Amino acid sequence: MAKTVTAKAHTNIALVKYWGKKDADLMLPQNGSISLTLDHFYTQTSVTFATQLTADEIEFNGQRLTAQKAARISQFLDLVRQQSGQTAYAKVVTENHVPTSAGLASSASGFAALAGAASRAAGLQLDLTDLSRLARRGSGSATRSIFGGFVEWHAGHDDASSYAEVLQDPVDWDIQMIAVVLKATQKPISSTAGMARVVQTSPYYPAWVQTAEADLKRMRQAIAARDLQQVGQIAETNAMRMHALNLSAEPAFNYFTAETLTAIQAVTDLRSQGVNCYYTLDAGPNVKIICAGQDTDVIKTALQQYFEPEQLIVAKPGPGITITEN
Ligand code: 2P0
Repeated sequence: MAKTVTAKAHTNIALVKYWGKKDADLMLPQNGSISLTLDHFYTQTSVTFATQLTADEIEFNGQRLTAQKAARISQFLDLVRQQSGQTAYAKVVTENHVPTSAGLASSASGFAALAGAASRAAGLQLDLTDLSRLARRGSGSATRSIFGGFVEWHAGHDDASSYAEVLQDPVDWDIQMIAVVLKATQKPISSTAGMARVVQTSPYYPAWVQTAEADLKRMRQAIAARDLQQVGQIAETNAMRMHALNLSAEPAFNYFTAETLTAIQAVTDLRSQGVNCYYTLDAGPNVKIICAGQDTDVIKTALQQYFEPEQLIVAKPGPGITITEN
């Protein structure tokens, strides 16, 4: 009887962002990145390799995946088959515990959970470093979702040297994020295509890579010092520089909506009133507010001038991957 392995991995939000590859096959990034893994959003995936299957079967939140999304997962399973010597097709059952309307990235927790479940089901016993390297091949941000707390992904220069490790876990101080979940819109361009266009066409790209080094160093120090203001300020500036790359690409693109700008302004206004809060944004319209738990109520109350209470989701630092054999 083929064994089924289930893995649970949480999503992460980058504080110093990955935005551009130097090797698309090996998924090597142009620069390192630092993130916080969150407790509230996760993916749980079960994988069974079974000789009687005639193709990979992939179920996502109770539905068979579209051919395009299934292809990316099958390619990843091919890599696991290559590494393990497993020859059978796999049944993959994924539950994504990100509110369906949230539009928050699921490829990070998704490929981290898939890497954990598929590698173990195929007979591999990878340590967390190697699991992080494997997850990277599915999606860059998944490299970091193997670990909990604050995590750094070292850019590296080849498959062996590009992996993530923990900077701080557990997180023993008061930092959290409030996800401001905005109306889902059609993404103007996928992360993968957007970052490739930026690398090719933005005249500012070399400056991004250069400043990333300094941002990483300052962010490591701010996390070690448990300094919310520094973490927030560096993250906010880094996020806006990433979006400036998109605005400077040819053709230009951006992920903002009018509501995104409203949320940014609300955070800036709160800060000018003395509330210690900062924003970051990824490849979508949602805004994530970096703040202390003690300020949750005042921030939520202020944001409710513009948004419904259910659009404001509080997330705390979350754990690394767990893998269980059924
Ligand atoms: C990050 N993002 O560091 C950056 C910041 C979004 C903005 O990684 O092509 O899904 O699969 O490696 O990881 C989202 O891009 O892209 C992302 P691929 P991914 O979190």
